[in-house]
Amino acid sequence: MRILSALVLYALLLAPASAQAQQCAQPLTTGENPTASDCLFILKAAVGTEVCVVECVCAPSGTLPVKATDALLCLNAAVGGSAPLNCPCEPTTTSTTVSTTTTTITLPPGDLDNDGLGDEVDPCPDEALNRCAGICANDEASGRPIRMNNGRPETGTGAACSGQRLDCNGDVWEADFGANTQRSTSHCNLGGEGCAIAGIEDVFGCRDENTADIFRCEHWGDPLYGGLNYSFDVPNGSYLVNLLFANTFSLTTKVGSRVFDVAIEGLLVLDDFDQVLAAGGSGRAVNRSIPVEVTAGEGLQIEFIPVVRNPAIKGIEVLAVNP
Ligand SMILES: [Ca+2]
Ligand SMILES: [Ca+2]
Ligand SMILES: [Ca+2]
Repeated sequence: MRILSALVLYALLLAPASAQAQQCAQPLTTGENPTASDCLFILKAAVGTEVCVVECVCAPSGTLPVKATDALLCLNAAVGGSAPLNCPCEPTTTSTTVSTTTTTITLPPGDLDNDGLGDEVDPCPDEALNRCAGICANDEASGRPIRMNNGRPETGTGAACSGQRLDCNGDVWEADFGANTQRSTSHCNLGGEGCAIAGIEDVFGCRDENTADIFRCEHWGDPLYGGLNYSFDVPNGSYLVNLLFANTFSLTTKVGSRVFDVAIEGLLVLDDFDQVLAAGGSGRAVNRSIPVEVTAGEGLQIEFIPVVRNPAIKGIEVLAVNP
């Protein structure tokens, strides 16, 4: 059952209207029919001033690339016309549909715990944090374990969700450290009771308010302050880096509204990462586990690189593999 609950909605969510569904000709909205704003977005995509993620939802003519005629088809549907919408975005690989009490989720094939590691290479295929792979590494300069709740450090005027946390598994998450700047932190503004975060049990195998806090506070990469980079003092060796994400900002709730790259040790490890798409919705937790080799004798460097708006990170954990 945990595996089922850990599985995540992917590009096409067959879900109630409140979820982040992406249906044919609806890059922006949910609901039964596209709206004029969807069609305008498609038109902009056709002329290259917007980017559709997933691209195929913008092509109701049934072929890519997106053209201005796709926007016309969209408008026809938006005003109740009968022109057919035939987006080329049915899932092309086998997938499984799981119903829960709140949503219907289409699972990505081959990654049962949705940690970014395919089942065949995943050291723990049903454990999103992959603690089976190793123990938490220490930052030798500070003596602190590299397991942190990103957000304003305890020395600042932090939000209630920042600072050290004891998670629902009994592990300590340190206050944010190791970043190139202590600016550019914020906390959830999605509203709702306590800014509820969904999907925490899918990542942690449990949930409580302290664990939710890890996902409520973030450190984001403001280009005015040199973007966002982390550096940790660890010896050469094999590591598995867990990067925790969730959208908690009201202006980036849509697929494609915040996209970024992550590079570790100079290698691109997440390309055009979209946390809403990966998690299966806004306000929903997701982890990406990344195996890395540190060989240069200069510690571990993690870079968050903007593509659309600014990158943001909720939690970082570094596991030492076979230390
Ligand atoms: Ca996996
Ligand atoms: Ca796993
Ligand atoms: Ca955090």
